[in-house]
Amino acid sequence: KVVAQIKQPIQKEMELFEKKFSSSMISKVALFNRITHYIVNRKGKQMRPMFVFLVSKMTSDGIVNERTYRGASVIELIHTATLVHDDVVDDSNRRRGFFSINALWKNKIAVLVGDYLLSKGLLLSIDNGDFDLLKIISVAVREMSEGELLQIEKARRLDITEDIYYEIIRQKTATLIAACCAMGAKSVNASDEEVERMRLFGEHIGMAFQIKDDLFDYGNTQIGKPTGIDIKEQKMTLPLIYALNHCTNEEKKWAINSVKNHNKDKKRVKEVIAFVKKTGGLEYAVTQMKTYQEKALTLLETYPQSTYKDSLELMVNYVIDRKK
Ligand code: 2DE
Ligand code: MG
Ligand code: MG
Ligand code: MG
Ligand code: MG
Repeated sequence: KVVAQIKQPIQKEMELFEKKFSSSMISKVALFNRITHYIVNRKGKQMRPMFVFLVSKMTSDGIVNERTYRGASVIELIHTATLVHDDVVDDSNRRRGFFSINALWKNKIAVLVGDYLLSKGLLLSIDNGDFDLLKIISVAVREMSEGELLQIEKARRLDITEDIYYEIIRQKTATLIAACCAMGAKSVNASDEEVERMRLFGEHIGMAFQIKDDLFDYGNTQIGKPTGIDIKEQKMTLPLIYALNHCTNEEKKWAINSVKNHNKDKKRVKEVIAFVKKTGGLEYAVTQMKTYQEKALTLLETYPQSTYKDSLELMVNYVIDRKK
């Protein structure tokens, strides 16, 4: 499998990381431990720590150090916190095919678990007085919170332009992947210029990653993820935004009215999906996603061939080709 292939040159690091990460979540409150245990057992692909280690190694001829590990743990802690909070904000009862924390323990507890994980991440980042790490992660948290709010503000009015869409996904998703790549380089004392190049590399991948996630709402998933959820939540994503700007006035009126007043009617949501497909919204989103893919790959060009660079290239392509 391609993920195993990507992990190959950082296998040792990922194993040690998992140990450090699990122990970084321990609390004296039994309820927290029960919940974090639940989270750790349902972990995702751990793409973010993989980016930290691969970038660190590519920019330093194979070196990682304590700072790299700490950076990876901090980012994964913050990422976990954001997912727990995101499911509260989105009122979502599923995460990675399992019940979300809010579905099992209710919002009150989910909010506190997210806060707790956030504080653990911030504390860990200054464990060794690493203010670079604290800065990188604090900026990401600010951007993500702002992005989520901007998304809510725009969803209410359905007046989102393509540029605002890019701003939302840059803030809510791309900044954290950018932080991973910046931190990977920073941890091995790369120059400011190189840290910035890697930050931008991560940002491009993050943009492609979220466009892909938004395309999943229109089908094409291997595991049969539910479709039309974003439309039901009036979340305007790129395929729909494009379609609304490339159709007749009557179609536009009908589509906006359908998004506003579907009352969770499955047939109506399906009609919106069909309209987006017919108008070329999916093809357009795929084209834009590939533009970000190309931009990311271009930033790797100046590096000499290495197993780390190979893995990063595979990862960029995996973000685009993945089926879940
Ligand atoms: C996922 O978006 C984006 C998540 C960012 C969440 C950030 C929050 C603010 P989606 P999916 C809640 C920061 C909070 C902290 C640091 C505790 O489109 O489909 O909802 O995965 O993604 O639900
Ligand atoms: Mg969500
Ligand atoms: Mg959300
Ligand atoms: Mg989504
Ligand atoms: Mg997602």
